[in-house]
Formats: sequence, structure tokens, C-alpha cells
Amino acid sequence: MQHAETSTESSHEGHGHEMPVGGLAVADRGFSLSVVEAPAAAGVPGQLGFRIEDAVGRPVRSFAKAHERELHLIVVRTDGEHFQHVHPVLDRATGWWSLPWQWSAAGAYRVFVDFAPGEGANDAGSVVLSRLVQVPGMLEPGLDRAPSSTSRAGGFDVTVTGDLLVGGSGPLTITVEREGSAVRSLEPYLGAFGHLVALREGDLGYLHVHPEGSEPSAGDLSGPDVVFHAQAPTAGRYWLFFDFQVDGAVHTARFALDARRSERS
Ligand SMILES: [Cu+2]
Repeated sequence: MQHAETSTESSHEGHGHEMPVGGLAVADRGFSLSVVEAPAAAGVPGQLGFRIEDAVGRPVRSFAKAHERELHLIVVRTDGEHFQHVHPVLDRATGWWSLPWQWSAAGAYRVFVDFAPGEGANDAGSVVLSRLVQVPGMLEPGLDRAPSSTSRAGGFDVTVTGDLLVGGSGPLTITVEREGSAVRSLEPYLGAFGHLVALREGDLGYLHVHPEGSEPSAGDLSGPDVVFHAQAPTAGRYWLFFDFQVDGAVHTARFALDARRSERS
């Protein structure tokens, strides 16, 4: 699966129309996410693990790469705090995915898996499943985030411009600066010059976001702008998490945008 699109392909059909939101089901399209094993409390080191099962409960052991990985694991607390986008390792003999894990805070987390089943899986395309995981302990609530199109991450100032449109896919341009200067040394990360995850506030519905342009080659540099196309399924607030890489280090910038209906609808 390749998500590269050009702006001329950005669809104007469906502008203003609500769409189903993805990612909130534990089972969908013939696949399910097993129970997630993880440390029982915040601050306890251990492993996070799970498997993807097919319609008859067999572990799935074959996956197709998307954005350079066979599976993307997104973990975020339901108030939008403690976002992580990481890549566990598959034991091909058993279908068990795992990685070292430690919860940094108590709370309810949504654990998303974003993957494309491999050969023999009827061309299911991209599948996003998720499950709620409770981490016991004293809850320190996060901030109530007002809409924000600017973010500071790892010494970088990151800005998003453009409108999130209901049913549309207008461009969102993310600009990275450091000390007032444009950063032109963005490195390829997951098949693009950055990776954007967008979640609906309130239920963490998962949006599909596509980077614009063709996949960069190793050694390519870009910036300060990275362009994405995101479709908001409904009006409402969305949290955006932008992972980008400079000098080998990955940083995450976060924004909150309110999606609006296109005037064209
Ligand atoms: Cu990923």
C-alpha cells in the first residue's frame, strides 16, 4: 500500500458529507486485536504484546509494509496525553507482536494497530483496530487543550496551516522552524518527511492521513514544509500528532484543530 498522492488528486467529491470514523473497533473486516498484555501499573518496566487474529482466531503472521513498517502501534491516553507511535517486533512463528514497555502515567489508554494483512488475506488493504487498556494508579489529568495550530517539540517550533474539512481533503501544511529559521534538514521518516496521526477528540476516532508527494529516498532532505491530506469524518475537534526526524532524532509536535464544513456543501 502506498499513500502518496498529489494535490491534483485530492478529492472534492464528498465535501461536507459525514463519513464513518475508523479505528474504534476491536474486530473489523475479518481481523481482531487480541487482549493487550502490558505492565500492570505505571512505572513498572516490562513488555507490551498482542496478536492480530483472523476470522477463525488464528494468529496472522504475514503482513504487508505500509510507510516502511508491517504494523504501526499508536498508544494514547483518552485525554490525548502520552501519545506514542512505535513499531513492535513480530515473532513470525507465533504471530506475537511485542516491544519493551513502561507506562509513564495511570489512566485509560487506547491502543491502535494500523496494518495491512499480507498475502492470502483477500486484499483487505489497511486495517486499523484498537482496544482500551486501563492503567491503574493516581490519575493526573492532562490539560484541557484549546485549538492550537502551533507546537514546540524538541527545540523546534512547528505550525500547521490549512483547514480540516468535513468529508474533504484539503491540504494541511506543517512548517518546522528552529529559532526563527526554516528547517530544511527534515529526514525521511516512515516513507515521508514526517508522519501525521489525527484522532477525534471525545472518542479518538482515527483519521486517514496521506502525505503529499512521492516517497523520499534515503539521504534526501526536505523542509520546512510537509503537506498532508486529511479527511475529517465529522465536524468537531481533532488532535494531530506529527512525528518528524532531524539529525536522527524523532520529535512529536501536537495540535488541536476544529474541523469545519466546506462552504461548497
Ligand atoms: Cu508507525
